[in-house]
Amino acid sequence: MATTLVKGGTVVSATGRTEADVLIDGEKVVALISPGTTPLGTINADTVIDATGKYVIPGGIDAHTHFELPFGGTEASDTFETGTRAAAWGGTTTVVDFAVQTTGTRIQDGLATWHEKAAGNCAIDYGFHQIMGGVDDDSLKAMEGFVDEGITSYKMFMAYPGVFYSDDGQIVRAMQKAADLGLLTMMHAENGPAIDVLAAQLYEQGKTDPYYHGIARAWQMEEEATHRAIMLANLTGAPLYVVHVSAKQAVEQLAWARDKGQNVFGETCPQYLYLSLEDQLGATGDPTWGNFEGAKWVCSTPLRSKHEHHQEHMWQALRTNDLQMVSTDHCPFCMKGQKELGKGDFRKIPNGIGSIEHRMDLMYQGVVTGELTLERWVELTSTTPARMFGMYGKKGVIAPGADGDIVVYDPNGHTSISAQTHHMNMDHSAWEGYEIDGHVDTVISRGKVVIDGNQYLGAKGDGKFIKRGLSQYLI
Ligand code: DUC
Ligand code: ZN
Ligand code: ZN
Repeated sequence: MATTLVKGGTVVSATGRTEADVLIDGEKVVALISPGTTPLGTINADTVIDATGKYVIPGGIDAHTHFELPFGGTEASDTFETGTRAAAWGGTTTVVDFAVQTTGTRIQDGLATWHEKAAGNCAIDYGFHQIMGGVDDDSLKAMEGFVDEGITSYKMFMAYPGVFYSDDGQIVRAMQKAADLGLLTMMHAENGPAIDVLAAQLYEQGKTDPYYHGIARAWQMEEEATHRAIMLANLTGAPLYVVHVSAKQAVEQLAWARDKGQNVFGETCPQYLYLSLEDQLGATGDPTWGNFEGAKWVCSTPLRSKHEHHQEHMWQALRTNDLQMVSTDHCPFCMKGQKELGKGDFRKIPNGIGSIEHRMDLMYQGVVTGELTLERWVELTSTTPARMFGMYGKKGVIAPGADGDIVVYDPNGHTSISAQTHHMNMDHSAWEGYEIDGHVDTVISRGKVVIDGNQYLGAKGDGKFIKRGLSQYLI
């Protein structure tokens, strides 16, 4: 089997950093070696990667992606092929996507469809969470098979009535089952029925621009739903993971429950750390789109007002572990033919932002600006996702026995983000013009070099389905 030596770098883990060479044999890490020593005799690896002056980190894990998600009469524009390739370019070597059951369809059919979409198409390893878009006797029974399928987490929605929505009674039934089975319940926590009323009223008043998407989806609707989800989880004993947290008030709810010892966790996404209601949803700078430019950033939960200081609170929560992870909620739609479906009615704009390629870079900026330590960067983007979703040991760490998923990151490199150069299947970038202090130099996925400088060496089909175990993060 081919061997690879990543030589001369600083290996960074969630708990520290050390100068070490990393030896990969075939698909697995077999040793971390003190520089200059050859404990096993001279090491002549087939491939030697010079990581001098660079960080050597476990491959990124993006635990929240939506490839090919049907939404608002269209479909997220990245396929498993294009999305996982873009992920690799950005230093992410594992994704966990959401298999979809919409209201009125069967879970087993949704899961089978997702396996068909992904199999043979992925550049990097992938797992699935299961979206439950309808809780009934049939879907509750189907949950009993999840652990055997390697799908140990599932998502419900308190928003999107008629599509994905579950009411409180349905949520309680699913949570009871999840508590029995050891599954992690993921929650889209926004009060959808109330939001839909506000959105209709705004529309009636002629407030139809993308900006009003953010007004309709008020933070009170996120705080209220987060609290309700916490209480239903408390009632049923189900561990809870709240996705795409954007409001500081929702973070306060999570912190309150965690302080009482409840198994409650939360992620945020780069867009909630950098972007705002005013600067993005209200944008008008692109001459092609005028008042409709903000559609590029229509996602749910929405971008929040910069005047309310949510962003600062999110960074702080990442430091204090009130939030445990950063995922992207990668759900790209092109402006042409997709986002423009909502011209004249913001309710019809497909919801989603594409960031999978930029998560590691954008979070590294938090290290550059002093918001995060290097170790916390690794923890938020790789180690905790692995632990949270039952992959730790195989993923999320550089140690003997772990998969050879490794990124060589150059802190002195530079990355300019633009739709002209990104690899996601989108006709615009939510991050256009962002200049990153740092660069993903080399990416190794299960022992294979897939990114070497500016060259892509991966192939569709390299990535394999990961049967995940139960969460390793519970209190
Ligand atoms: N939010 C999004 O922005 N897109 C897809 C689904 C979701 O919950
Ligand atoms: Zn969601
Ligand atoms: Zn999502």
